Amino acid sequence: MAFRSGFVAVVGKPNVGKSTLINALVGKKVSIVSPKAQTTRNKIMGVLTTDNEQVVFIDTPGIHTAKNNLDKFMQDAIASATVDVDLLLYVMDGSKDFTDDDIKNLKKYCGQGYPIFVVVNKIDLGSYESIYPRLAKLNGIDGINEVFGVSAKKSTNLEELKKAIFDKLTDTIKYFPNEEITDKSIEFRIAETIREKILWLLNDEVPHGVGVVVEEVKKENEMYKISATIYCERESHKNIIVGSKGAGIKEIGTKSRQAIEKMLGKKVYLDLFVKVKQNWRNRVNLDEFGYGQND
Ligand SMILES: Nc1nc2c(ncn2[C@@H]2O[C@H](COP(=O)(O)OP(=O)(O)O)[C@@H](O)[C@H]2O)c(=O)[nH]1
Ligand SMILES: [Mg+2]
Repeated sequence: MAFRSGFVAVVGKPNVGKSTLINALVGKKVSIVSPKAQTTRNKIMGVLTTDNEQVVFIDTPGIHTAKNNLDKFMQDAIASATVDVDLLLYVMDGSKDFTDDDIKNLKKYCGQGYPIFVVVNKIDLGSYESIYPRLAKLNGIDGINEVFGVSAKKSTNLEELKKAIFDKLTDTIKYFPNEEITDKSIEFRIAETIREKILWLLNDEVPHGVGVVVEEVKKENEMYKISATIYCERESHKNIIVGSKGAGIKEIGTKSRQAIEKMLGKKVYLDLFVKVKQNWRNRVNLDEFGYGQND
């Protein structure tokens, strides 16, 4: 069989499980996951390579209304991710009823020149009786090629989905070497891992204004020495992050270090700093926070 490859954009509302799905399809963690909206901020590629296929999945931030420059960057990431793809996966949360807005959003992608699979995720949370009427809402929408009910968390029906994705690939080029699972640098992945722990540990308001910058990654003997700064928007947020007697930052540090060690397969020494940078999400230049250009 000739080698097949291609790019597949993964879009949908926040929290439907886009990043979880890509991690499950790739088989390794390439994109952070949390129960909070706007966890993913960048366009992130996750690469699945088999003997006969290579799929480059493009993870995107969830579709939402832009309120600041970071939001605009995120919306731009979605737009640029859907250019020149072989297939678009539109992910929906099957544990909830589909609203008119959900259907309206889906329809925006229809008729744009690429095939569309609607992936109804989180079927582990519902019964067939509850999910079936939701699927019926998708009937008769022009431009949908196939609908899959899956659980990204439990890996249900992912093999069927993978096979169908392979059948839509139109390239023959191997874009990434076999062992490469993402387009992102190690610094980026470390910064994201720290941000993920903050998303899980802190309340709603604080993490949305957090940006993480990795200053140094140094390999010393058999371990990595890493230093990173957590930027937040207010003094009160800094106090929450640091916590009473430093308990907060200590927990963020421990959880982050463990996850980074798992990712790198080496011992890690992690130094974390917390700084306030007011209104940084509205700066014109977001480069230093990892939100430079969407190409
Ligand atoms: N029960 C269940 N939860 C899921 C599934 N997929 C994702 N989640 C959860 O949904 C939340 C959002 O997931 P995430 O991948 O960050 O969503 P994204 O914003 O669309 O990228 C997280 O808490 C995930 O653990 C699934 O198949 N079943
Ligand atoms: Mg995500």
